[in-house]
Amino acid sequence: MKKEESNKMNPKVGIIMGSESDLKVMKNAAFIMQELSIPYEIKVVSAHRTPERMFEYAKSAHNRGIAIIIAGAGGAAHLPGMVASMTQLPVIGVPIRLKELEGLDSLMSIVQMPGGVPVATVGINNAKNAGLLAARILGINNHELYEKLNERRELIKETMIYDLNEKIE
Ligand code: RP5
Repeated sequence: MKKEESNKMNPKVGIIMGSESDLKVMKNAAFIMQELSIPYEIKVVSAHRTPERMFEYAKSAHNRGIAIIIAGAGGAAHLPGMVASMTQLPVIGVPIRLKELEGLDSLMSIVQMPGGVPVATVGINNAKNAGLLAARILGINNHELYEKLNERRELIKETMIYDLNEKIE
């Protein structure tokens, strides 16, 4: 079976977004899932345009075996918060940058949740970090994944140059 196929079996992470136009950002969360061999699904679920689908998604996710939801939305970005209000699963929100307000509207909409309904919010357009945060949460109970993440972090360290002398010669 191909790696891409096994990634989509019995998804553990649900990646959802308000519009297909968010995919250019949200695909970076999927790339992390692929890199770490975490089964995932990726779908359009809009709080405003398909509210029934959002309700159904949030209500059924846990029973379908989803452990973490990554939700991206832009503008009046209600999707992550609304989903978090209907499930006990951890929800990671990704504010998508639209051109009008440069993503600040999305960030504020997602990060300013009322007490009692948490959404872990990453930086504007930072779906990569949402993927890595989801992986870290899953890694708590998955030794192999934990070690993969450790190795990944070590690799990042190695790519960071220290001595800048040769750069200014
Ligand atoms: C939001 O509206 C979506 O998450 C998207 O970021 C934004 C614009 O959607 P489109 O008009 O491009 O479909 O709900």
